[in-house]
Amino acid sequence: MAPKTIRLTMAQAVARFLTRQMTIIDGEKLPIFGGVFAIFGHGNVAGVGEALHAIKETLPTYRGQNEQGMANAAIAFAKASFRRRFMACTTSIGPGALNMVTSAALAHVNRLPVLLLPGDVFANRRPDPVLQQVEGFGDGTISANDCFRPVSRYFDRITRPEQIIPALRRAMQVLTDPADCGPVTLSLCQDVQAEAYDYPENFFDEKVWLPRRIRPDADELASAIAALKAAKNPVIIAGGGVLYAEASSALAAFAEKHGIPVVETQAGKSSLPHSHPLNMGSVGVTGTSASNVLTETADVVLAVGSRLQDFTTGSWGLFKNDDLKIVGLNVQPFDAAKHESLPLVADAREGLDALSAGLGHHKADAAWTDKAKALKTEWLKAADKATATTNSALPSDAQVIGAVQRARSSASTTLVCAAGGLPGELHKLWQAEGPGSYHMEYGFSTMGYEIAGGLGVKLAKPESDVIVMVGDGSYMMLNAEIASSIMLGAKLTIVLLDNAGYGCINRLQMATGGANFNNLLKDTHHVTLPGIDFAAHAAAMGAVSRKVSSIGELETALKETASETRTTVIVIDTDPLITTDEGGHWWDVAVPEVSERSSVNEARKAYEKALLAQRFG
Ligand SMILES: Cc1ncc(C[n+]2csc(CCOP(=O)(O)OP(=O)(O)O)c2C)c(N)n1
Ligand SMILES: [Mg+2]
Repeated sequence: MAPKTIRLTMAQAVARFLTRQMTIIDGEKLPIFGGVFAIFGHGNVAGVGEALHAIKETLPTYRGQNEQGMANAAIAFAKASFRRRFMACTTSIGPGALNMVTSAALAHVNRLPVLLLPGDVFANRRPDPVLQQVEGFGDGTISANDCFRPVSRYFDRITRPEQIIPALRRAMQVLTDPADCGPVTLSLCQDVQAEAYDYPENFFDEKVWLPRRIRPDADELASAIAALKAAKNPVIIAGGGVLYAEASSALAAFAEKHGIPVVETQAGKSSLPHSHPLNMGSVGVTGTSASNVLTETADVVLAVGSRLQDFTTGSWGLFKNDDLKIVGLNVQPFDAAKHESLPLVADAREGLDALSAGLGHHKADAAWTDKAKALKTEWLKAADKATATTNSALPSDAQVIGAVQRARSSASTTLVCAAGGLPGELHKLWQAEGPGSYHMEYGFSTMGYEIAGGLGVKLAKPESDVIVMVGDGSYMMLNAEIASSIMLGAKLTIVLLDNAGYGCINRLQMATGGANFNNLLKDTHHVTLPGIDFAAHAAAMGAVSRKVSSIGELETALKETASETRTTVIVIDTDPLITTDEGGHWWDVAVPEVSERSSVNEARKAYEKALLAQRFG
């Protein structure tokens, strides 16, 4: 018997399908899509737009201000939901679509699920070239949306309405796969969005998606256990995979039972609370002295859910033990096997539990665990000093972090950041509480993610006190989602550190022997310096805003605006040159081999020396 069908446009079928995808979190059945961000144009308003209107009570549509901003918010929603829920984004064709390409890459690098639905040119080609169409002289199949291909985990162009059936099924498989998940781009040709088809009714049956927990392979597990048993100085690197697998309790239990210190990557920070005695804090280029001393000497590193990016590994110069063995516990074989790691392909929680069972009562040397605890005490003293209050007219980022911490940090805080000097200082100094309370986009470190990301976090966790810390440069790049946060009643507290330029790149420029050039505003080619009034700018978008002129005033403003219901922006001028000296590690930034500047030649010599410590993987 032929299946029952329902006649819908392709866009209506997409919309209906999205509403039928569910998940269960803490016993509660929820739609897996938290909503749709949309900016309409001719490429999606008639097709997708009309379809979204019809389902807006079950799947809300939110208007973004900029496609990159809204997609970043959608991605932040997924990250804050530990990838258990995600969002879709729809755009018009051409510039609207391509504004999302950076976000696609951000999601790709950070392994975060998001469904991107850019409009595309007419499949029937009758009006060609439609407004905003890119025309390839030698290839009739090219469209601007091909730019999504390298930055999508799954890309498809929908040129017939029935293609959406396998495409959406595959999209869901990718979005919910712990190893493969990332951005899915379904490029929806605008004429096809409006075309009808008799879809089988069962295509729209409710489907409940639960996280797949991959159990370890017996042989890989045995090798990993043997390596850990033989270790004298083991260290655990906790990456984002710990959070996504909701493995914090398993990690704490594992570390305590086996006496192994834990160091955290940017994505993994808040895997353990900062106060956990075995949490040594951040590792690598922006690492604490405690983490880095331990990791340098470690003979076995158990990397859990980490991509082992250069900031984590000190560009592979951090590990100084010649006999180092890395055990790569990761759901993704690509990550698990990096640098000749012993792969342990598994979900972080399942993997840690299986390792722990295999290790029995085996414990690292008490002297090693004690050394870790002593190093942490030492580090905390340095951190306290860096974040202590000051009367200075131009405080450091660290001193601002201290003020935010003292005035507002609580169990419900989520700290959001992405680029500039702040990520390094926050990685070292922010005292994170529960899992996910530290939300740093440092896979792609995209300037402009901060405010949009904060919005996504607030949508995912309405009960959270979302604090965004952002530099003047990032603010200038993308701030318009402040207006979206006002529209949606999604209160953010934005602390804007104005050091009048790209402070961190200026410092990097100096460290590589360069002249102060084109980073701080004063060093740019200019007729007049803009002297941007950020508080007035934010107020113009509807935010509550204040400019404060000291750490004391900042703390007062943060306390006074805690109960404010509207997005609040607090601006403070900061020193572009000061960072926390303690901790940290070399980072591979190539210095010119030939230069007429003696400072570059000096930096090159130091660089060549540093390269000698780099491991080849
Ligand atoms: C979209 C994007 N463009 C360029 C960069 C390179 N970059 C990293 S940090 C930075 C400057 C950030 O300035 P600001 O937000 O003021 O922070 P600060 O360095 O002053 O702390 C730049 C240009 C980037 N990460 N993202
Ligand atoms: Mg700046």
